[in-house]
Amino acid sequence: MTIISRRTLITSAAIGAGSLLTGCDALNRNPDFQRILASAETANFTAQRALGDRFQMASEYSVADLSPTFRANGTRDPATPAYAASEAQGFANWSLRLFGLFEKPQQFSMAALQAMPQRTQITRHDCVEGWSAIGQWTGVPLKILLDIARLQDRARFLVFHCADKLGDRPYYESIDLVDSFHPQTILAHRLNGQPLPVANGAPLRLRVERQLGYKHAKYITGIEAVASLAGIGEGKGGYWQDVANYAWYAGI
Ligand SMILES: Nc1nc2c(c(=O)[nH]1)N[C@H]1C(S)=C(S)[C@@H](COP(=O)(O)O)O[C@H]1N2
Ligand SMILES: [Mo]
Repeated sequence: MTIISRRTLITSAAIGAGSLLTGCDALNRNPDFQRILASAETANFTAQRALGDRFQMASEYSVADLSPTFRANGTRDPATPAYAASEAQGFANWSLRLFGLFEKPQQFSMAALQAMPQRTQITRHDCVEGWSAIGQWTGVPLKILLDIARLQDRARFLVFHCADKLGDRPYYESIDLVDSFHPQTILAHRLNGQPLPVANGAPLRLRVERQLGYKHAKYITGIEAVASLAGIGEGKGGYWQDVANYAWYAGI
C-alpha cells in the first residue's frame, strides 16, 4: 500500500534522517539509500507512521534497568542433530550465509563476525503475548555485512532463515531495508555480557529494535536478499504471518 508519493517519501526521509538519526549523513551518502526508500514504499506501515519516524532510534536503557532474567519465548532449543552437534562444539562451526540478491554472496564464521566492529545496546523487548524484558545485546551491525556483500539493485527485503522448526515449519522472518540499515539493527551473539544462551537464540539472533518480539529471529543460519516476499514460505513474510496472520510490519 502506497499512500504517499516517492517524492514525499524522499523529502520526509531526508527531513527525518537529517533531524533525528545519529549517523544520518552516512545514510544519506549510502549508495543503497534509494533502494532503502523504495523498500519502505512497499511496506504496509504508511498508515501508522511517517517514514521519517522509522529512522529514529529505539530507547536505550542503563545497566540498572536490566531485567533480572531475560525470559525466553518460542523455540528454547532447536534440538536438531545438526544444532546439537554445533552446540557441542561451542558453535565453532556455525556459519552465516548471505545469499540471494547480493553482488558478492558471503559466508561468515562466528569468529569472523566477532572480529568485526560491534555494537552494544540495552533495549526493551516487547512480545505481543504481553510481556517485556530489558536486556543488553552485543553484536555486529547488519549494515556492516550488507556493505561487504552489496545488495543487488532489485533487493527490497532481507529474509532471516533459522535453524529451528515449529512443528514441520522452519521459523523465518523478514524486514525491509529501512530496518536493515538502521544503526540499532544487529546480529547479536551476547546477552547481558555473556555468550547468547541457547534459549535466546544461540549463537546468533537478530535485534531489530523498532519492531515487536516475533521479528527478532533467533538461531540464524542465513540471510536471503529478495525482491519480493511472495516466494518465501506462504508469502506473508514470516512464520507467524503465515500461520496466524500476524502483521508483517510490527513497528513499535
Ligand atoms: N527462530 C526463532 N526465532 C524467534 C522465535 C522462535 O520461536 N524461533 N520466537 C520469537 C518471539 S515470539 C519472541 S517474543 C522472541 C523471543 O526471544 P527470547 O527467547 O530471547 O525471549 O523471539 C522471536 N524469534
Ligand atoms: Mo513474541
